[in-house]
Amino acid sequence: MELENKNILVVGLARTGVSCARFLSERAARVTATDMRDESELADVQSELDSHNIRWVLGRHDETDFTSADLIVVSPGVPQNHPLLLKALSAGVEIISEIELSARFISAPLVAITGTNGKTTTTTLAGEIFKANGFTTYIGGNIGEPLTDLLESARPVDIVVAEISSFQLEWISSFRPKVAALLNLSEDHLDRYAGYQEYIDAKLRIFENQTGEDLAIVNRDDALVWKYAQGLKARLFPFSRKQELEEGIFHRDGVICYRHEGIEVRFPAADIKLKGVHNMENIMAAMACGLLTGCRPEETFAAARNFESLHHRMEFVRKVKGVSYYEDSKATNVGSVEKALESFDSITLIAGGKDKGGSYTPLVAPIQERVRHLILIGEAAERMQDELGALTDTHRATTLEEAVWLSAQLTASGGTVLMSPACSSFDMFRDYEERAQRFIAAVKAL
Ligand code: UMA
Ligand code: ADP
Repeated sequence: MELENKNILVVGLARTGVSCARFLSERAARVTATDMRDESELADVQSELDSHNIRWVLGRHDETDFTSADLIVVSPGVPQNHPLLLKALSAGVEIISEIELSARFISAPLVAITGTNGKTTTTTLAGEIFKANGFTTYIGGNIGEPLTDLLESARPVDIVVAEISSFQLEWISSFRPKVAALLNLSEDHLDRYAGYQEYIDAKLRIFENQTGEDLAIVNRDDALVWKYAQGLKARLFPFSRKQELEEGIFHRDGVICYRHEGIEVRFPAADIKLKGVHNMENIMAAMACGLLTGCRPEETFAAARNFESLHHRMEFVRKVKGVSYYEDSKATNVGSVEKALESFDSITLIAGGKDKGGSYTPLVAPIQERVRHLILIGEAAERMQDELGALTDTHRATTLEEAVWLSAQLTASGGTVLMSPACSSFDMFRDYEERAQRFIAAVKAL
């Protein structure tokens, strides 16, 4: 792809846009960088890119920059239906996302992981597996390290493991991973998409350019994933924790069994540190990424067995008076909470936050089965109370600290207090990390 002297517009100047602007200007493109945030908010960005030849359009977007560009590179946070992007499209301008741009320059095989939940855990573990097998590995994407950072560094790597979001897939055209994994599908980001189907369609684009020489790792137990897997061109490699597979990786009677082209390898699962039913799925998907791409079974399993939970994903905080407290602040949608509830009994659930527009009804059965007390916080509390409040003993709290204090009063010894919000955090906190820290502090104060 020729970049020299091309007139390229970079839209959005947070992590993705900064990385793209730097890379493109280093490759002698004529870069215009635009963001709705103004100079005062972007002073750091401008000084970071001071030595680069970039034209800045800050505090606004100019239509002519969009309609006259040779190419537009758009950040994931910019909605696909932005009016100026639509105008650029009608003017015949090519629009791509940062993963599309990067993939055009990456020569190492690409392992791409998506799904509503488990992306970060699976991507991190898959990266560890490749490293344990001696591969020089770049781990990036939605996890927080744009793939263009790798291009800039010009570091030779053997493999790229990328966490991929639906937003990043919106503007791809040739992005083609050697191995693509779809972990699960459930409602999310309905504040951005017109409906659930639009979100699903964006996710499925991860497979769009694969051929019969590529691999698609898919969740056999997720009815939606399995349904869409039937139409894929790539070779299917399913994973399951519910059924035995002729070709695939599955968990049964305490053993993870990998079967590929007539070869079977068995791994005893008892010593695996990562807990929770969903993590068994993440482990199998990550192991499949490695084993199908030349990793050795022994090193692969050793990396999986020793991998510990990432922070804020069903993390144990402390036991007080026989009650265990778990913090799952990263559970920002219903699908992740469903899995968290499957992992415990006698639960006091603290949930709520900023509503993302989906339905809470998938939580009805697990709440009826396992939740003794429900404590609701945040903007979503009212709607959650309407949809779930009659199912169990339900309370409201105005702060997270009050919710923790109340949970301690309500929960009998032997029970579990779980903060798994099913919502994003932006109504009451800076982000999910601040929500996690506030929960941990409140539990420590008990
Ligand atoms: N902006 C405009 N005009 C607009 C809209 C936004 O100029 O109309 C500007 C904003 O002012 C801001 C920038 O565009 O400066 C937005 O950038 P961004 O939100 O894309 O932020 P990045 O730091 O580049 O982060 C993105 C991903 N963010 C989103 O998808 C929202 C990060 O994922 C990702 O780690 C990073 O690229 C590197 O690849 C975060 C995320 O929340 C973690 N992802 C979602 C999720 O996991 O649920 C998908
Ligand atoms: P993502 O990057 O997709 O947000 P994370 O690994 O960060 O995924 O986990 C986010 C939330 O989803 C956490 O609450 C975690 O416990 C839960 N989770 C992790 N893996 C899965 C899975 N396979 N299915 C459902 N929930 C999961």
